[in-house]
Amino acid sequence: MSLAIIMPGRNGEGLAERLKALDGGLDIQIWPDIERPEAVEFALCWQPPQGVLGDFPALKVVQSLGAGVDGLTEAIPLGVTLCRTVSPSLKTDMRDYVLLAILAEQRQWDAMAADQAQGHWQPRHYRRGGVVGIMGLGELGQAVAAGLAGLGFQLKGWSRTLKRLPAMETFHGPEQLEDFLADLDYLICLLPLTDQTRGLMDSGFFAKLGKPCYLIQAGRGPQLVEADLRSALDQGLLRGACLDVFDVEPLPPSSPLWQHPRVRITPHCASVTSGKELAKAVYHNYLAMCQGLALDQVVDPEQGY
Ligand code: NDP
Ligand code: OXD
Repeated sequence: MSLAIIMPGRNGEGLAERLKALDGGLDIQIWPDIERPEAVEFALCWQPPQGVLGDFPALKVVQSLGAGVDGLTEAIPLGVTLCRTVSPSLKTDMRDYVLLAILAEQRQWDAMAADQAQGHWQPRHYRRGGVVGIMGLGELGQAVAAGLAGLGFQLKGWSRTLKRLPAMETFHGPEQLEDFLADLDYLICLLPLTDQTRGLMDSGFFAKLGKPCYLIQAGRGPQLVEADLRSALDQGLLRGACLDVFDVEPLPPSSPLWQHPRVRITPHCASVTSGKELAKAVYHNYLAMCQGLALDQVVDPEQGY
């Protein structure tokens, strides 16, 4: 029984060491040096090369290194269970990223940094509170909502199915999207990438915003139509945007987003699971598989998240 680590360009050896520290008896193979594919029953993956999962006839479980499983759902052989990794720090880091982005916009942090670079003393007006709408009320969306609660924001949330959450007005499904968007000061996207969310934020979507709003996009790049985002900024439908994820990553040097004065860009690092937590989560699911117990964070193949 072997555990394969398939994450091209990432530190598979480091993760293998952490797993070995948890259980010295583990049989770990690191792609591309997989000498006994027939023994692989569990695979930890991040952007695996196309077709590689078909090489393991005994494969039972695939775990995504990340919380997102886009790109993996289509690669999973029939009968194999797909899980994802949602660690405690993934949630707290996302909460902090969103709060940082909101506060930086409210307090005009970038403008003051530019003033400082010019040696210019210029006190600036700032916003307080406001209506924050969170798209995606799963592990991350709820962690963000819990972090913002009590900080003077009015919270709204949108999900696929009905959710009742404390201190939040909730909406669900396409038919309630317009009401959700009607009065937001901040819009946070923490949706998974699925057929339903691909291209969701386009010009029609931005036209539904009831007032100029600040977008924080930390879901997945293809949910946002980048050209429509630029038009929404130009038309004043959006005050600005903080973007962590993009259609193409790394964002190409030719992208006009780099130079946009009202776009803050971060390189897909809003939240990251630490190596220690990842090893713990993988080992937990590996043991569960071996013992026939329930796995953590199983993905619904019907919904794709
Ligand atoms: P979850 O699966 O826990 O939650 C997903 C949420 O999105 C659920 O509330 C779900 O609704 C909602 N949703 C799904 N499809 C739709 C739809 N069509 N319309 C409306 N709502 C929908 O995911 P997580 O919170 O763990 O993660 C969310 C995403 O964040 C990941 O998939 C990944 O893409 C991204 N991510 C980004 C990171 C970064 O660093 N930028 C780090 C980690 C994750 P319902 O509750 O009804 O099922
Ligand atoms: C994730 C991510 O899905 O890093 O965990 O985006």
